[in-house]
Amino acid sequence: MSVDIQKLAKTVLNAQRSGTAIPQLSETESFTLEEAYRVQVQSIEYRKVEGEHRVGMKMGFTSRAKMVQMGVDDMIWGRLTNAMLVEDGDTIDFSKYVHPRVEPEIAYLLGAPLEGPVSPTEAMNAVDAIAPAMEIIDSRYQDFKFTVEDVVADNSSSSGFVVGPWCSPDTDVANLGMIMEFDGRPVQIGSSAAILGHPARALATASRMVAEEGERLEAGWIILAGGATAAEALRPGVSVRNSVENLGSVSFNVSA
Ligand code: OOG
Ligand code: MG
Repeated sequence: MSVDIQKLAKTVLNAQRSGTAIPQLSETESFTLEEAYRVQVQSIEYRKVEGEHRVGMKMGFTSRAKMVQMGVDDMIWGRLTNAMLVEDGDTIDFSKYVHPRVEPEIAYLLGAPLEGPVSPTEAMNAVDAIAPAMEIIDSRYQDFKFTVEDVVADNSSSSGFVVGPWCSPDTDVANLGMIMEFDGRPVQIGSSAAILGHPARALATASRMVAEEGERLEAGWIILAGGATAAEALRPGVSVRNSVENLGSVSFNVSA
């Protein structure tokens, strides 16, 4: 029997909308990675019907630290909409999430589209600006546990993202120190080099991976390169900051 894509999309979307954890889809349904991406597309289609629009894409599992933390060995990606954008310095409402975590990232703003396999240099030539960023991930699955198919169906845990000051695209991002702090205390320290050895590779990979789904990266989109360190669980009342060498810092607060 073929899998009901619409039903699975509604299941993950309802979990996101209500901020309640659900069992992994793979416990009761058998579906392929390809079908998982179709569930993801369908969930975004439902969000578009509700008025949201695409503003970019995020890469997942581009660092060893993230792969080890989650026990997944394959890179994945997710779709970003305008509703996921958290303004730099804003406060998010903790009660709206299931069990949110945050990870330090780098964001690219594309000035030109990217289509299919490209080299990291070609990818960087399409970049208009680079910013320090953070991603708020919030798996809709109980205990934040999933198979690769589950997490892809759940839009790769996409929940929110915060982008700091846009910097020159000529900034060398190969090996920038990153410090993520909770209330001024470092909780994760890393380097942009942890992202596939060089975060430009994440952008090139993003272009290749969306092409497998018949998409291209559009001018004006924001692309998240993936967490450089393991993610940290958020808690009510905390102030979060990610400072990236040469790029500056980005912050947000969590409601009490
Ligand atoms: C999946 C999303 C991974 C990243 O930056 O590696 C990701 C998860 O860890 O829940 O966003
Ligand atoms: Mg991420």
